[in-house]
Amino acid sequence: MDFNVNRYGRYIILCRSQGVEPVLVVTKRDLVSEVQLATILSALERTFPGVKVLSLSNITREGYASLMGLLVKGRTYCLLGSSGVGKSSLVNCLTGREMMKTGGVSDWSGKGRHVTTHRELVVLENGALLIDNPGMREVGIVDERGGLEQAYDQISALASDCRYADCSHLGEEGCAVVRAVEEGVVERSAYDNYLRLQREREFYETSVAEKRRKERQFSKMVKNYFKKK
Ligand SMILES: Nc1nc2c(ncn2[C@@H]2O[C@H](COP(=O)(O)OP(=O)(O)OP(=O)(O)O)[C@@H](O)[C@H]2O)c(=O)[nH]1
Ligand SMILES: [Mg+2]
Ligand SMILES: [Zn+2]
Repeated sequence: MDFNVNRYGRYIILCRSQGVEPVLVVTKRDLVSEVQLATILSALERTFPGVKVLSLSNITREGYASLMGLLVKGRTYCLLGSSGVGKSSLVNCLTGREMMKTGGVSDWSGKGRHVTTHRELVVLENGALLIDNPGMREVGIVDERGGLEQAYDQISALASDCRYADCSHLGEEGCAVVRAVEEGVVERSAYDNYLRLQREREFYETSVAEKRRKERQFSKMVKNYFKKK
């Protein structure tokens, strides 16, 4: 089972930085038990409150109805995710044609093989537009996190000008960002987005710390186990 909550977090940040509403889709649900699936879904719901979460299988087609229920005629939806998660398989199943070449997941790394190499737009029967993308490399996503700063570089520049190094930019006396918003130099909506992205980012960073802590705990447990033997 290849499941990583943090990875979803990065895609959410990416979507939000582009003003796109994210929907989290857990693929290959045929590979896990109902109990495992419920654990995964509730972890996502807990971690990303307010974000839509659904699961599906391209083999059994479970979950397709709920996905289709979200897709509206004339709107465009973009499939993002690591290589090998089943984006192109989903496109093929939804269109009922082999629109996209799909590929395996290599045994030795468990990673996809970057089968899709270019973007492709398809029109579904209900009139919704779906874009299949090449799977993203992990570094690509990390780069996007820097891109987030660029998108809000005006605010970031102001933020680094702030007189307090640890300013939250929420309303501190003399905060350069707050002043710019008050003076109308920075739009209120851009400021709101900036704050939301900041929060998500902090969230993401704490979940990385949490993961490290768990990994340490796990290796300690393994060590103790061998000591006892
Ligand atoms: N068990 C199972 N396997 C799936 C499912 N969906 C896709 N696969 C398999 O996963 C592999 C990768 O599927 P693709 O659809 O090519 O994945 P992709 O996300 O388009 O990958 P890239 O194009 O490399 O980004 C293929 O061998 C698929 O048959 C699913 O729901 N369940
Ligand atoms: Mg593909
Ligand atoms: Zn400030």
